[in-house]
Amino acid sequence: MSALRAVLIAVAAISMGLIMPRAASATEHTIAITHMELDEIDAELRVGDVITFVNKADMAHNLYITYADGSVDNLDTQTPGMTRTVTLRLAGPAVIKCWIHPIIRTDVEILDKAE
Ligand SMILES: [Cu+2]
Repeated sequence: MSALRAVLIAVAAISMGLIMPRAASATEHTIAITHMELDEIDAELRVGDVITFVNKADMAHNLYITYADGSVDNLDTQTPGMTRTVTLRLAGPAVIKCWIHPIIRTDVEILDKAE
């Protein structure tokens, strides 16, 4: 077997090992926004999990999540009754806030994907 062929097989094996558990381990969470408060998030959050935010308030919100490296995912404006989803993409401490209402703030800890 050539060295190149051995490397290609190793890369393929590693890729499969990394990708398959991800698909199996993602969890979906649903969090409601009521008036100016987010539901408490007591579930374990992991990279790859999907959070659906449901706006049960009678006002618009615009949530965003700031990850440990400072990068931000903006969920955009959601009017009453509207849902928005985010797929968690980085492990570590993160903060969920609302652009419109800075009083809304939830600190979460995002764990690595389950092995
Ligand atoms: Cu808001």
